[in-house]
Amino acid sequence: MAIPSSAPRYALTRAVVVSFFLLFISFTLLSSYHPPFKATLSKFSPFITSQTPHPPYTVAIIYLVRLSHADELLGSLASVNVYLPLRDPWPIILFHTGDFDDTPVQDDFLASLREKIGGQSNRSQRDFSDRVEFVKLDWVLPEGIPHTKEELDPVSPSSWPGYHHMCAFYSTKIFFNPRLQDVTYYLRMDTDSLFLEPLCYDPFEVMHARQRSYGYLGIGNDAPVVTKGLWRFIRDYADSHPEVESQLNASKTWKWPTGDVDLDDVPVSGYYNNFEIVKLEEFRKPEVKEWFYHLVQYPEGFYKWRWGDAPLRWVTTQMFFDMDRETERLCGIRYYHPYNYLEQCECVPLHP
Ligand SMILES: Nc1nc2c(ncn2[C@@H]2O[C@H](COP(=O)(O)OP(=O)(O)O)[C@@H](O)[C@H]2O)c(=O)[nH]1
Ligand SMILES: [Mg+2]
Repeated sequence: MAIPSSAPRYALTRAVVVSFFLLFISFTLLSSYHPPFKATLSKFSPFITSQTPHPPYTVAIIYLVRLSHADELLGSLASVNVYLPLRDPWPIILFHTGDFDDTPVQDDFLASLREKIGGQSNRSQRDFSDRVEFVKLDWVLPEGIPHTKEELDPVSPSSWPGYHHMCAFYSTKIFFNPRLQDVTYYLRMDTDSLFLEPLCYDPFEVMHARQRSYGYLGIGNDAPVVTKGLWRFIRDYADSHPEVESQLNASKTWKWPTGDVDLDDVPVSGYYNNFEIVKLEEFRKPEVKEWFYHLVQYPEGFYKWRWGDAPLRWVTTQMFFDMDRETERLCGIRYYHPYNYLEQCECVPLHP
């Protein structure tokens, strides 16, 4: 058996000692320079969202959904993910009325969502599908009206009562939903709402910076067939609430019907509120609540005459907000929803 010479053995020992010494020095240097290294990293890595301070508001993106329209919803959510430049990965709340209640149904939907949009949320390390929550609503017909279509004889009988419940939900109840209790702003989208191009600002930062209560894209009007009795209802409310009447009369954009007209033939304006940003607390003020209470005390409004949430949102903001200071037409949002005719306006970044 050959005996190994002592020269290689000595070289080996020296190499181990030198390596160990170098390792020790590197470790010491690294430790002593740790703070500036960390600071440099966070300064030049804006994508590290855990280092970004939280804004002084909270947000939820909300939808009212039906399983039968799941494909449409997937398309809309994908457009939110790709085109909405939000500084934080806010929750996405899917309000439903029971059809999304079972866990396998929810899991299937989330799997389809992951398949549709792929990995992580846009600009966030959190998976988009992890931001989705399902919240069940219990819709019951109110007291004081017949509960059958035959007896009630509603306008738009083919969509009764679902669509009519939807109008009542978005006109009054949404502001008091327990899930939204601690939310500052919600963004509503319909399942048939789509963003078409990237936006050049975070709309919630705009709402916050400009202290707005209501953000919208455009204004149209509902057909008079679904606003029967609404003008008279508003007139009566203004007559019994002088502060509401003076607010309406002071608004540059409010127009009472004039001349010898049948009020039921005069359209009521309405926001295209299939997209809207709402500062919730502004719609929970006592005087606004009183108006909502008055509306729900007359259930025929929603359930027989099919008064819509679009004109009612317009009427509510006109009654209680300074339209110049508290509402914001959000420009530069390239958006599609059936039957909305939006005039485009330029996208101006908040921080050019
Ligand atoms: N759960 C549920 N959602 C509904 C019902 N009717 C409408 N919606 C939802 O309410 C929103 C507005 O309805 P949509 O049909 O788009 O109304 P439109 O924009 O006025 O034509 C959409 O997100 C729908 O999914 C309903 O009967 N049940
Ligand atoms: Mg719609």
